[in-house]
This record gives sequence, C-alpha cells and structure tokens, in this order.
Amino acid sequence: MKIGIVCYPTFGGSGVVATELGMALADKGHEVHFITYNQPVRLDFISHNLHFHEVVLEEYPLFQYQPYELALSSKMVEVVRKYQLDVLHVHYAIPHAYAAYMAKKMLAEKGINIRVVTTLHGTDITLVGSHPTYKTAVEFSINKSDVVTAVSESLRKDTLRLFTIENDIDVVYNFIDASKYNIQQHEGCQRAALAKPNERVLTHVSNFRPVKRAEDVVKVFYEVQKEIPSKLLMVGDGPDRKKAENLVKELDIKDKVLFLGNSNEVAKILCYSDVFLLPSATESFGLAALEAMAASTAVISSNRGGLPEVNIHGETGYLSELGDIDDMAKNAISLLKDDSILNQFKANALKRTKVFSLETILPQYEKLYESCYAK
Ligand code: GMT
Repeated sequence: MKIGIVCYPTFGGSGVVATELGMALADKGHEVHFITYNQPVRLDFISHNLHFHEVVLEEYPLFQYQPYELALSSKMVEVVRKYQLDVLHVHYAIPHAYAAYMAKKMLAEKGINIRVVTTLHGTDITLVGSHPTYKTAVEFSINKSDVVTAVSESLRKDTLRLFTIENDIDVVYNFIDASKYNIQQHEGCQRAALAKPNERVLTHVSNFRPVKRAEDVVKVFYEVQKEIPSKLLMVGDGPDRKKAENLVKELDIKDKVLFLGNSNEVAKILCYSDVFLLPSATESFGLAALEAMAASTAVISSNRGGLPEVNIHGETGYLSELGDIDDMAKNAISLLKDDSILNQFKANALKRTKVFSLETILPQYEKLYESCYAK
C-alpha cells in the first residue's frame, strides 16, 4: 500500500511510534511518505520505499501564529495526488486529524477518496484535546476519521468518557522492535563507563513536561541512594529539567545524578539500567517504560492511565499511587538490594515486551488500513 504518515517529528512518544511504524512498513514493502515540518528524529534511513515531505511555513507579518494546519493540509493534498496514496495515518489528534479532514474534503472535490486513520496517543485526549479551547474541533475530527485507534484500553475509555464519539475505537498498543534493545548481545554494554561495579543504575527518560513529574524521580532516587550505592541517569529535555536539576543540587546528590539531555542512543543508555522510574501524573501507555523493559529493566511507575497494562505489579516492576514517593522508593530498594529478585524482574520485564512486539502490532495496523480502504 501507499501510506502517508503525519506526526510530530520530535522525541515525543507519538512521533517515535509513527516513525518506527513507517520504517517497519517500508521494510515490509509498503511505500511510506512522512509529511511533517522536520525529518523525524528517529528516521534513520531514507530508502526507495521511504519518503519525507517537509511542510514549510511562510512567515508573514500579519500572522501572530503561523497557520500550520493550512500548510499541512495543503501538503497532504499535494502528496496524496502526486503519489496516489491509499491512506493517510495521522498520529496525535491535534492538529493532525483536523488537517486530515480538510485534506480529505479538498481531495473529494478532485474525485479522490482518501481514507484517514487517526491514532490517539494520550495528551491529545487527556490533557490538551479535552480542553475547551480544542475540544469541539478534536471531537469533530475524531468522528470524521475512517478509523480511530488508541494506544491503550485506558486511553480508549478516556476518549469515550471525555468526548461524544460516534465511531469504534480500536486499541492498537505501542510496540517495540526488540532487536534494537538487545545491546548486550550485539556490542556489549559499556556499563563501567558510568557506574562502579557495586553501583545500581536507575534511569528516567522523558520530555520533562510537568506530567512526567521529574522532581518525583529525583525524590525517589534520593531515598534509594541512602540505602543502595547507585546512580541516576536523566535522559531527555523539557520545561521541568531545570527544576529537577535544582532539586538535585538542593539535596546535594550532584555527583550521583547525570543529566544527559535528548539522545538518539536511548537503547545504549538503557542497557546500563537496573530500574526505570516513571512516576507520571498520566501516561496513556508509557512507551519509555516499554523501551526500558525491552532492555531488561524493571519499572517503578505510577499506576495512572495505561501503565498497568504495560508494567505488571509484582512481576515486571511495581505500581504506586501518584506522588507516593515512599512507596516507589521502598519498591525500588526491595528490587535493588537483591540480585536474584532484580534479575527475575528484569527477565519478566523483557518477557512482557513480547506482547508488544513489532511482529504482533504491525499486522494490526495493516489490517486496519485494508479495512478502511474497503469501506
Ligand atoms: O509522553 C509524552 O508527553 C509524549 C506523548 C506524545 O504524544 O508524543 O506521549 C504519549 O504517546 C506515547 C506514544 O503513544 C505514549 O506511550 C505516552 O504514554 C503518551 N504520553 C502521555 O500520555 C503523557
């Protein structure tokens, strides 16, 4: 099939899922066209099956805000017509589903019936999308999509609770290409570069938005390092990074915490890790946790959103109430102080990722593309 993928090209989970999906589809022989404002950060190759079309914004002094949806929908129309695409798969409802609806209407005028698949990723529903500023347009564009998917059962339920939805919503989980995370097997893990042999490594990867509760990560680690010799790796960048760095200084644990910024080498960093911390206020799925699990890392997380669908309490890690630092620290310590327990949890975490393998999830998307093409 010829598939257009619209996404944010950044380090955010929706962009990562969209990019990994596009690359996997291209690998399988589909023709994939990314349509967005920058080359997606995880798009590490361009092949004859894989194309990138940049949405260029023209500056004009009248505009306080550049009308991105207009430029995007115009680009979608251009690419669909030029390459005769079968389907447009838009990731993150705002503004992609809305722009796709406009493109669909414009193409209909030319006698082209393009099918639109919208994948809801989380904050486009739970935080931003349901805000009165956007709600009407988001609800409208979800209802106008040919197929709608959500990345967890929890997000499906949230969408039905927050909006009046007329379509079915299919749950298609985030997925993982496990081969990319088995660094030990491929090139050996340079753990000694970061931690002493007796030290445990805890990791947090996020965009440091308030929803990720980066300060909770530091607070949990502060309790852990009192009992277990350990290091904390903070990967990513965003609005709350400074606050987290200040807290590290205040708690006087600077020599034990490394802020590594955004990285395209997450798999390599995760291979050092024993425990992954994700205390989010809400998390529709928690792709970062799944990536950690694929690198055999146990997960200490909150119990919000779709996290219980990924991280199994007492098996792959532990779930705690939001903000319960003591419980998270206690659980992390119970894992880190005992090699055999830790290794069991790490093995369980890796095993759990099979449910979310690329091989399982990719055919689900292909089937949905075909189903909407047959409509
Ligand atoms: O986590 C973020 O803030 C980024 C956001 C995104 O859309 O880029 O991630 C959301 O989508 C991911 C991929 O589907 C999910 O794994 C994340 O759980 C979800 N984030 C939230 O719900 C906060």
